[in-house]
Amino acid sequence: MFCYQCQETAKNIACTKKGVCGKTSDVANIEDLLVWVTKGLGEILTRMRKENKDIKNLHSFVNNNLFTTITNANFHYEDLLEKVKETIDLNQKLIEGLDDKENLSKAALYNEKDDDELKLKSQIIGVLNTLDDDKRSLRELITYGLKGMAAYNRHANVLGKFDDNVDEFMESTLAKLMDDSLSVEDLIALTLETGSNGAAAMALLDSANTSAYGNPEISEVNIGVRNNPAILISGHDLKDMEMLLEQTQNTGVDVYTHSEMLPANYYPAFKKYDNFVGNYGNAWWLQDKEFESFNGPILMTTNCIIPPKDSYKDRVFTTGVAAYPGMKHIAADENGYKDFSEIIELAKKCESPKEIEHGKIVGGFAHNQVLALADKVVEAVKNGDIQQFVVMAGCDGRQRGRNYYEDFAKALPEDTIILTAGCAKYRYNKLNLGDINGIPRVLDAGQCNDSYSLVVIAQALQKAFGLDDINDLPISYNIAWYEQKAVIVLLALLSLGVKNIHLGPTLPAFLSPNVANVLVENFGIAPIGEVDEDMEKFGIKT
Ligand code: FSO
Ligand code: SF4
Repeated sequence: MFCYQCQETAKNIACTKKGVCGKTSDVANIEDLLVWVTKGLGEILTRMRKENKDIKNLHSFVNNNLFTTITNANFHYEDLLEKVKETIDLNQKLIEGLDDKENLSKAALYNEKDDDELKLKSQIIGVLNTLDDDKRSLRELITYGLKGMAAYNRHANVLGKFDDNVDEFMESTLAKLMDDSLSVEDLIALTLETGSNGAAAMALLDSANTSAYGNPEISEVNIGVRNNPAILISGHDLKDMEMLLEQTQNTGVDVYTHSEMLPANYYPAFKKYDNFVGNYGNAWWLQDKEFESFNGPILMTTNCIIPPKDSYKDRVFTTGVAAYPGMKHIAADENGYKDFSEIIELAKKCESPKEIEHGKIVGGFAHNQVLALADKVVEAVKNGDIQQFVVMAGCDGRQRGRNYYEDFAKALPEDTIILTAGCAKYRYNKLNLGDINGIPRVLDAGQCNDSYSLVVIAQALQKAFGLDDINDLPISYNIAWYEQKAVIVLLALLSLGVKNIHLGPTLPAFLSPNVANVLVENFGIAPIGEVDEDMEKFGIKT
C-alpha cells in the first residue's frame, strides 16, 4: 500500500504498512483499484456523452466509488471488492454499446473476475504508478479534489439536484488523469478547473440543502442530554437525518447529532421534531470515548469512522458509502428509502445517554442568516468595532499540533470574528468568546461544504465595501485540513481568487516541492507557524 491522501499520513510522507486511520493494506490497495476502474468508467462515460448516449443514471457509480474511498469512510475489503467487480461489469457492458471502441485505456478494458487476481492487481495499481514526482503530485491533488467533489455531488443528488457540468467535468477529468500526454502545466490548469467545479458542486449542495430543509438560521443547540433512550447520528447526510427523525417520531426514542451532523440543528425543517434533542460530543476523532458514553445506537452516514472499541461496536450502524467489517449496514431500497427500525428497536433496549457536558452552543450562520445581519456587520467594520474576520474552516483531527487552532482562537483580540464551517469548529466553539454588538465572535456556517457560504458572505462584503479584489477585505484564511473534502474546499477557494491561505497543521504530503512552490508563489499558500507570528502575518493587531 501507499496512501498519503490525508493529513495524518505516517510521518507526513505516506502510510505504507497500515493506515494511521486503521485501514489495512488490503483495503488501501483495493481502494486504489476501485479508483483505477472508476477512471476507466469516466473515460467510457465521456465517450458515451460524445455519442449522445443516455448516461443520466450512471453518474451515481462515479460518485459512490470515489466517495467510498475517502478517508475513514469504508474499511470493508469485501464490500470494496464487490464495488470493483460491479464497476468492471458495468464498464464491459457499456463498452459493448459504444460506437467507437478504439483506443480505450487499460483501466476501461480491464475485465478480471477472479478474486485472487483482483487482489494481485490491487497490489500493483496505485499512486506510485506515476513516476514523475510533479505529475504524480498533481494527479493525486486532482484525484483527491474529485473525491471531495463526489461526496458533495452525491449529497446534492440524493436530494434531487444535479449539475450536468459537474458530472461531465468529473468524468472527463478521471479520463485525463490517465493521459500521459498532459504536461505539468496542463495538470496545473486542470487543478484550478477542479476547484471551480468544486465550487459549483458546493453551490449545488447548498441549493439542495436549503430548498429541502430551509435556510439555516441562528440556533441555540443543546449539548446536554435527556432521560430517554436515544440514537446518535453522525456524518454529513441530511436526507438520512430526515428519514431518521421521521421514523423515530412517537417511538420514545430521542435523536442527537455528532460531529459534522451538528449543523442539522440549524435547519428549520428539523426543528419541528420534538425528539431531536441537540448535539452530543465533539469532532469525529473523539468518537471512541463519546460513543461509549452515549449508550445508545449510532448511525454513521458518511466518513469519519474510527476503528471501534468492543464496548460499542455492536451499536454502530453504517449506511450510504460507509462500511466497516462487523458493523450492520442499512441500505436504501430502490426508492432511496432506508428502514431504520432495527436501530430504533435497539435504542429502546439501551440506557439513555450519559451527560458529558451541558449548556448550549450557537450556530446557523450560513450565508442567508449572515446576509440578513449584513447592515450590522458592515457598520461594525466601518466604525472599527470589527477589526478582522478569520476564516477558520475545515477539519479537526487527532494530531497534537491541532491545539494551535484553539490557541489561535483564544489569542485573537476581542474585535475579531471567526467564520467557520466543518468539524474544525470544535476546537473553539465552546470557548464562550462572546460577541461584538450582538454578533457572536464564532459564526458557524455549518458542515465543511458550507465553506461555500463563507465565500458567498465574502463576495457580499466585497460588494458592500465596493472592493475590486476579494483579497482587499479584512478577512484572513487560517484553514485546517484532514481529508479529501477539505482538498476540494481549498481548490474551490483558490479558483475563486482567494489568496494567502494558511494551511495546517501540516502541508499535504502529496504536494511535491515544485507543486508546493507553485501554490506558494501564485496563491501565497503558507503553512501555519507560531500563533503570535501568524497573527502578525495576517495583520491582526493584538
Ligand atoms: Fe470533518 Fe470528517 Fe466535514 Fe471531513 S467530519 S473531517 S473535511 O469528514 O467532512 O469536516
Ligand atoms: Fe494513511 Fe490517511 Fe491513507 Fe489512512 S487515509 S492510510 S491515515 S494517508
